[in-house]
Amino acid sequence: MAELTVEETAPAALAPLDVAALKPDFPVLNQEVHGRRLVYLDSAASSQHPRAVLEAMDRYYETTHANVHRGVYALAEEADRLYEDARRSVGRFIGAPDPTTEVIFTKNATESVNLVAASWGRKHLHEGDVVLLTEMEHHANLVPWLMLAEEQGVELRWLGVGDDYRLDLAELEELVTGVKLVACSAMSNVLGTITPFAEIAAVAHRAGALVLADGAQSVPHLPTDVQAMGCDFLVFSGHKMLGPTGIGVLWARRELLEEMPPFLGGGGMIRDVRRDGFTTNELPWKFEAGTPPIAEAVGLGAAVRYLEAIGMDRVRAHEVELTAYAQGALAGRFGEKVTIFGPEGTDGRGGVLSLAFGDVHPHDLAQVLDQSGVCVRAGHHCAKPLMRRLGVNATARASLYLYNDEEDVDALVDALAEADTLFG
Ligand code: 7TS
Repeated sequence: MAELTVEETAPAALAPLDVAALKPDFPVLNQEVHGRRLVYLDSAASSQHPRAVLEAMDRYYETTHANVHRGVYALAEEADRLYEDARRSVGRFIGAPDPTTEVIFTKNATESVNLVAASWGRKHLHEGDVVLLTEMEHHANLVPWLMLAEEQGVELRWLGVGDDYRLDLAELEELVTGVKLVACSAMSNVLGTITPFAEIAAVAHRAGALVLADGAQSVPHLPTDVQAMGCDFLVFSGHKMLGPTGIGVLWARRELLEEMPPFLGGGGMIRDVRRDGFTTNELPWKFEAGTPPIAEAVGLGAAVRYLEAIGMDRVRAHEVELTAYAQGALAGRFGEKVTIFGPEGTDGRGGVLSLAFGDVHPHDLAQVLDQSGVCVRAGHHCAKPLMRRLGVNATARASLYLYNDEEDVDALVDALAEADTLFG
């Protein structure tokens, strides 16, 4: 065997992403809007799909579609196999110890949180029990707990966000006393702040609390290992990680899922039904009532394999580099006129850039950027308590992903310069 050169032995994970080679995988990016190249900077809301995902779903519909978990004919058995293969792929992607039982397919991250709140929460949380949330949660990880607060008298506590846009961990030890669940975003969809999750989970577990990680923003952008994170529940959505809409994931430790009551009732989730009652199916099907999103699972499986082939550490490294480039470009061109709501630098932050631009209203800004083909989201980003903490009603948010490059950031900066001229 020939001796390997240094380059060949270097881990492929360290090779930079070749975005120019990867972009053609995403057909939607190859178009113009308002006569300008489409520059998609809204992946935190929903990401775009590589051909591999579109083709896997097309192939499924063209050759394999049948309902799952009931047919005994070859077509249905193949649909079953594809659906369960997707579960295994997703489980492997997040380091699940037992993917075949612990990965539950839901509609989205929102439904996954609702599942935990309605099933685990209704069983274990009673009058006066405490759930610790943070000021930077998305409504998906707030409203289900507010509902339990209303229905069952559960008390909510709040971990604050500091002036550095990071969670105020100094407060954690005190706040966590007597808490039953810490439900916390692993990455903020507004600030980009990455939560030191293992640290929070260790403090929570020492205090006897369980931990739910909202991974809607982290799982698409960071290598994920539920065991290293130390979480008990992890929720995320397929459509923010190159997969289709209509599918989300709940991962939870098997012992927890075993003793949790079902969430939705119907076909698929039962073992037996009599006039006077029912018994539940095994995991994971106990939590998958009705016909599940089969093609969407196939698409999500393909998305996960696409991301794995690239390597999540490379995705992260690319986004770190691009975020630094964007921070430099924005500050260099606009100075004090632009505020980025989020941690300085790239340590412990992802590629989410929530902006204030002079006194231009974020919605006006987003509309003007659209004229240049640049897609950003304006609004409260479903994080109203955080908006109040920041003292704003809305921000204009550009969010980066693996298919974005410096040219896209330059297009954003040029479009902002045009807005500057327009609004004076
Ligand atoms: N959690 C976080 C941190 C999110 O960013 C989102 C969606 C959700 C939960 C809910 O995900 P869903 O798929 O169930 O809707 N965030 C955003 C956003 O920032 N802009 O649009 C959706």
